[in-house]
Amino acid sequence: PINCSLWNSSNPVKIPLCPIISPFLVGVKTPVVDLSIEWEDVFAKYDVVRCNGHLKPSSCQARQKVALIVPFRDRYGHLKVFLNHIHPFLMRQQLDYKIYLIDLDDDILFNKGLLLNVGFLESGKEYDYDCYIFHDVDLLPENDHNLYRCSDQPRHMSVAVDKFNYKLPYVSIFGGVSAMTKDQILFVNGFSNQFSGWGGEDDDMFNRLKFHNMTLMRSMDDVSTYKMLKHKQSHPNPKRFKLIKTGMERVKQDGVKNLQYEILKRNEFPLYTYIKITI
Ligand code: BGN
Repeated sequence: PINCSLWNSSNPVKIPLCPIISPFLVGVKTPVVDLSIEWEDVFAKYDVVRCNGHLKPSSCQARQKVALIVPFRDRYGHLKVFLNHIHPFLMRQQLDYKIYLIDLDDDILFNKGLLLNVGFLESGKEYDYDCYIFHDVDLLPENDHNLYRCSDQPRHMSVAVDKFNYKLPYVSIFGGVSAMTKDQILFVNGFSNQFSGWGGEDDDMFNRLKFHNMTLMRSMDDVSTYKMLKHKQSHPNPKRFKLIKTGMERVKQDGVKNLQYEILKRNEFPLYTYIKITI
């Protein structure tokens, strides 16, 4: 068995860097949406993912250390399907990665931007990640040439989603799946913490990137295709338009830099780490 306490220490034996393109990629692999699959079966299938969902290739040194940050509230049906799909997908890419689920106190209206900020801060405390991928739990990548790594500019990855007929729904979209490095996140002060309820936090991030003269990159639409799991439409936040309009006045004070929260629960599961917070 793997000794998890040794995980963070550098490998004493020098192993070569993994190839730029993993030899294990298979291209299109249609996600299997089996909502009736048992948790035990998912756990057993990916027994290799130990150390609380942290995995890295054994034969080579991964090129990037990636934290997958998933905002979460009570969607265990989706989570099972997501984990069943995403672990083998990420393994084939030879990444050094870990999945974090970030949940908010049940009494507080869901706030995705805030949870993404918490995910960035908490994961960064335990490992020196190169890349943070913000990921909706209902999006399943269909092609493993869609590489889960960061670039020298922030990158939007869920470019072609089946629900939107595999087309970008609007030109400034940044929601769904996106990848940013630590420096890129700190440069724009992360996401706004003000968007309670559904919608807008990603549009505000788009404005933050523009405000800081960053270039938004997009993954190539032929490989960054996604299947979206079906769910009930959440209630949009009626205040989101006003918040977006005034967002850039708050950039300095509203973000990761002075976010206050308290951890209610932290559970290390074999396939992911679960963190529940309150504010
Ligand atoms: C947009 C939402 C995004 C969401 C996408 C895709 C808003 C703000 C309106 C000014 N933006 O409409 O947050 O990611 O849809 O679902 O609602």
